[in-house]
Amino acid sequence: MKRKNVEAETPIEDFKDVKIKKIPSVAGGSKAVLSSTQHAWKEMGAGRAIKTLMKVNQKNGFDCPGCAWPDPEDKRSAAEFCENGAKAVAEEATLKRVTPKFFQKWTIEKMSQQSDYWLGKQGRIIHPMYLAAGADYYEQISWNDAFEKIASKLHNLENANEAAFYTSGRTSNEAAFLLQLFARILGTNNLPDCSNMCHESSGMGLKQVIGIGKGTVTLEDFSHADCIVVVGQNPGTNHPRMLTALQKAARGGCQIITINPLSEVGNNRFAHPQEVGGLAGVSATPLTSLFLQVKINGDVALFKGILKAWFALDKQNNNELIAYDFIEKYTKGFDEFRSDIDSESWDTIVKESGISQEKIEQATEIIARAKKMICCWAMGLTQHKNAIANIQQVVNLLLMGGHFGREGAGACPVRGHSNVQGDRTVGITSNPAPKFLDNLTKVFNFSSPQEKGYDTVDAIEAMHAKKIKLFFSMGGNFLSATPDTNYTATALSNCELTVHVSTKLNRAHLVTGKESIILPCLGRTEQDKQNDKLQFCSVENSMGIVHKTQGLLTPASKFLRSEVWIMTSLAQKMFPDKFDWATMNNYNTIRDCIEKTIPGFDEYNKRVHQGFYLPNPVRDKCNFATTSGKAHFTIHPVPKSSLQQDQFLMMTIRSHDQYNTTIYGLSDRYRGIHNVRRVILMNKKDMQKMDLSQKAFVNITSHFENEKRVALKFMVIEYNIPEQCVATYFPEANVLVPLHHKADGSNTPASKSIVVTLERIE
Ligand SMILES: Nc1nc2c(c(=O)[nH]1)N[C@H]1C(S)=C(S)[C@@H](COP(=O)(O)OP(=O)(O)OC[C@H]3O[C@@H](n4cnc5c(=O)[nH]c(N)nc54)[C@H](O)[C@@H]3O)O[C@H]1N2
Ligand SMILES: Nc1nc2c(c(=O)[nH]1)N[C@H]1C(S)=C(S)[C@@H](COP(=O)(O)OP(=O)(O)OC[C@H]3O[C@@H](n4cnc5c(=O)[nH]c(N)nc54)[C@H](O)[C@@H]3O)O[C@H]1N2
Ligand SMILES: [Mo]
Repeated sequence: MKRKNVEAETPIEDFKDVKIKKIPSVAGGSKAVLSSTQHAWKEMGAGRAIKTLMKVNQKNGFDCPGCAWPDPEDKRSAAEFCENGAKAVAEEATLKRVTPKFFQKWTIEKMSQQSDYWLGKQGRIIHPMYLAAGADYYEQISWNDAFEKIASKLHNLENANEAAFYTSGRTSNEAAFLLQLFARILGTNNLPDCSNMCHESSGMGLKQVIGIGKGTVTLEDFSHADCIVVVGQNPGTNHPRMLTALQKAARGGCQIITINPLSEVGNNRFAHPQEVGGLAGVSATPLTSLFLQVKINGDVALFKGILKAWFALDKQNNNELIAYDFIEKYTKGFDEFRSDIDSESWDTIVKESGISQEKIEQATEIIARAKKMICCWAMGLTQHKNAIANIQQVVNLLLMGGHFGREGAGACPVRGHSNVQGDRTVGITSNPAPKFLDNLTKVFNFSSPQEKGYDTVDAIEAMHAKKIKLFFSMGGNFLSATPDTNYTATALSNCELTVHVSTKLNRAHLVTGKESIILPCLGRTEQDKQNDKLQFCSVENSMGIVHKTQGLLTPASKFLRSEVWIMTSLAQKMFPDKFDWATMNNYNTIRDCIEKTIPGFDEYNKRVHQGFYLPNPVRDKCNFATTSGKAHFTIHPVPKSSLQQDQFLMMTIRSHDQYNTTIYGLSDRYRGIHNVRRVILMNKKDMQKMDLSQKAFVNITSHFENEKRVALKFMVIEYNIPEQCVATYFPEANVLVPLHHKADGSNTPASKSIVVTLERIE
């Protein structure tokens, strides 16, 4: 049962001092420096800020807790971080503290009435805390008592599948490996993770057609490409260091095509803050050479249009523009694919994509003539019902030009959380490969559970149905990041015990199971000492490089423990005879175990210091480990929009001042929106049709099958967005995302295609 009066949603804002300013024409520049410096100094103090930021992404430093974009292998600058990386560091290395006294002062109910922004701004949690059944306040608990409580609940489960273990992608390889091992020794594959809501569609989509669920490019490839397609991605905000790679490419003559319903500033022009001219904003580099303002979820139609135009262009050019030799040697399904593209009508393509045939042909001129093409994408492609089709269309495009297994070309799903890719590599998945389970069984001498576990959406359903009694979360914010906030709130409340290993306070600590425990852990920026010996961890970036990460700061409190220590201590309580867990507090031991279990980690402890690439047969050898041993062309129908006249398709996106559910500030500088988050971006014509003026208020209702969900009071902002498309920020809009509206095949919530209607309010 949900605790009475505990709010699952952030309160509605007061809409004071809302300012809509001109959208800046350039990303980066001095404003970016100013913004990062302000955040860092405010949270950390000047000296500590400088000392800390100089260690971000350095070989002897720590991996930025921001995004998963890789670091340059050779020349790293002294300041290898971006504005939003600095904010992520400041958020963690803040000097503010959430003490046991704080919890004595604030009831759960009172905390829940504060905003998500406020919760995060209270500082680092510094002591293990326990919320008893029916209690209003968290109370201090010792580490040992916390483990006793968790262990006793686990022992009392009727079967291991009544527990679920969630991972957010900031967790290191070492901690993630231990978490999945713990779950599997217990006897369950219930390992939902943030990736289920993120790039799961990319992993599944790619695996089916090219045999590996990861990208096939290196950072160096960006300097060799002559065409880069950036689709469904806002790197200016979410992967700012990618702009450096795009800038270098553009300066070298590479053409960049951007496909997005919004003209995002970061995709357009970039001034590198570390270049003299860039800092002054005078030497901004134009990035996008062609912008295709696609309708939300119009990408399959658009790709089919490009492919259709490509076949036509090839014919006019003596069959010289399609990589027939490559297709013959390495692929399967080309003829059927070709006839499907032939039979697609331009009317459908233009109608569903929202792009004219001329514009599509313009893009095709660039794409078909490219010798080396990279396609990059993120959540704009993965969070739709037809997400796997989106990703496989990207692959079709790459296969047509033979853009695999060669320098300067390939697929580049740009990962979100800084170690989300590594977590998956070391076994965080509800659907593990039999070979992996076999290896685990051999190395640790137990029998792994074989049946598939719950992913994120399934776990929410299972909790709702009271099939899960204990929910354990290694980082993240399961309440606010997941779809259908109110349904998920009930789901979490139906658990007997919810446990969160966390650095900062969030709403998932307030909407809890009957009992709740918070285990506060060290962050990336902090020194991790075990038995007086300094340890380090490792992570894998978006391009498959595994490398070391070691914090430098004195921990925020002496009561904090590492994620690894937390897992080994819990394992010691639960399974003392299975392994000599104490030996794992030398993290080399864990890496040795990973090396024995997972291919590609040879000499892990030796090579981790410099960093090493995991094997990637597609990139390295043009070897496609699919069912047929070839890359597959695939056929996908154009999804037909069935919006009624008064309906809109809504995407839920990130502002420039947030990291997922962590709200750094209330503004979205690159979109000109200041001091407000509860906004809905709308096309001018749609506003006129509904007689809505700038800053008018609306309630939003989402429609799915026969269900309706309502979110109250959003401010309308006129924006350059295609008609019948609207945008809101997550997590505020997650109440509108239906749990069962998800991607076919990958189960990823379709949080970028929500059908909504608007109702004007005064
Ligand atoms: N500062 C910061 N950095 C982050 C994060 C953060 O919150 N803050 N989050 C991290 C995580 S976990 C992730 S996964 C990534 C997310 O990185 P992104 O995927 O860039 O993040 P979103 O804001 O979800 O933006 C999606 C983009 O896709 C576009 N889009 C939406 N729907 C469609 C569509 O149907 N078609 C096309 N072509 N485009 C569409 C939107 O207009 C927007 O520009 O960033 C990571 N890095
Ligand atoms: N509507 C909508 N929903 C979305 C998305 C969307 O685009 N639209 N995007 C989805 C995506 S791509 C993702 S990845 C998910 C994100 O889902 P999550 O990963 O679950 O959410 P985060 O907001 O990144 O988690 C933030 C919390 O992590 C904890 N934390 C931070 N650092 C550490 C650490 O080092 N260790 C530990 N143990 N804890 C730490 C802090 O307590 C913080 O409050 O959200 C998804 N939800
Ligand atoms: Mo993500």
